[in-house]
Amino acid sequence: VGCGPPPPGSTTPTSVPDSVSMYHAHAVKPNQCCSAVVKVISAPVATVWSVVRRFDNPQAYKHFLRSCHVIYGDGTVGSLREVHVVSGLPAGVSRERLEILDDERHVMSFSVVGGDHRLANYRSVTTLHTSDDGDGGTMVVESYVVDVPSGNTEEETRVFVDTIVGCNLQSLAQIAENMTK
Ligand code: A9S
Repeated sequence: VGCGPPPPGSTTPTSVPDSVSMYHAHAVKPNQCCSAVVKVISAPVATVWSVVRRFDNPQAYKHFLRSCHVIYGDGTVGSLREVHVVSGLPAGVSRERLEILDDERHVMSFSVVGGDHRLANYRSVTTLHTSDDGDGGTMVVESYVVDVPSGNTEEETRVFVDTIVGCNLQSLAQIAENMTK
């Protein structure tokens, strides 16, 4: 999943329905890179979704964020938020726009529209699916596209962002699993 149309002969996870895999098929421009991170969580989709859908509260599970203020809109598509990053990172704020919030299909997407960090034109799409191991868990797929910052390689950018997204999904899992106890 992610990074444009699948190459001929490739296989996608059977558990990602076609109706949402299209959300992960990003248009990738020259000097951009893209990737996807998948995480299985032992909590129902409804529980995980209740955390993911809160555009006004990303710091609930993204530990690199200290605070968030919605500066335009009411948490529906088109809303803008300003997130403040924890100290120690080479960034202060990021301004982000809600692009997709689909409560039926469990799709959320935001894009970075400003800030003082190096992830220009970042856009991610997060989708939730009932995991196919039959235990009522959730599979989260989070794909993204971003400009490769000057001075960095595509590979470095992908490793950096995959690490952050992986941390976020790990902490999302912890929170959602605790909510079901
Ligand atoms: O917030 C997300 O869902 C994903 C990422 C990759 C966010 C990255 C980040 O917020 C920092 C953690 C501060 C790192 C931004 C926008 C830029 C960074 O350099």
